[in-house]
Amino acid sequence: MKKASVIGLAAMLAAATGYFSLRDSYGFYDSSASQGTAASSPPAGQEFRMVSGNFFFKPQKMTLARGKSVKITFQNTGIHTFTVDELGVDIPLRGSTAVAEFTPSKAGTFVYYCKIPGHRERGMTGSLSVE
Ligand SMILES: [Cu+2]
Repeated sequence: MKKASVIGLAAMLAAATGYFSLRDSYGFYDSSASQGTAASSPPAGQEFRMVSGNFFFKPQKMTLARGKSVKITFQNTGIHTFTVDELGVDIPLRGSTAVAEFTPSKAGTFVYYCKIPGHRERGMTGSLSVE
């Protein structure tokens, strides 16, 4: 028991030493670290891509985990919204790229839609499951 924890500590120290020597041998450590942060969102996060246009969302079905932050990047054409009433999500989609970030607060099956008049009726809607 005691021996195991000493070995564990030694392994941790070795890892930490390796970490710091790597850091010292690369003068650009700090800039690469910030790039790493930008490229990978929080470990718990969920990232998706969607296409929004006149008059559709692709995909039309999505499953998310409750309580985990979500980032959806839209490849967008036209002026739209990504709206989920039950989750309090109402994000404008403008320009060729738009990003929606939110955390689904409750489980269930919800509708996402575009609230620009007439768009939902013409097909800008989909089904979102939160589990
Ligand atoms: Cu729309």
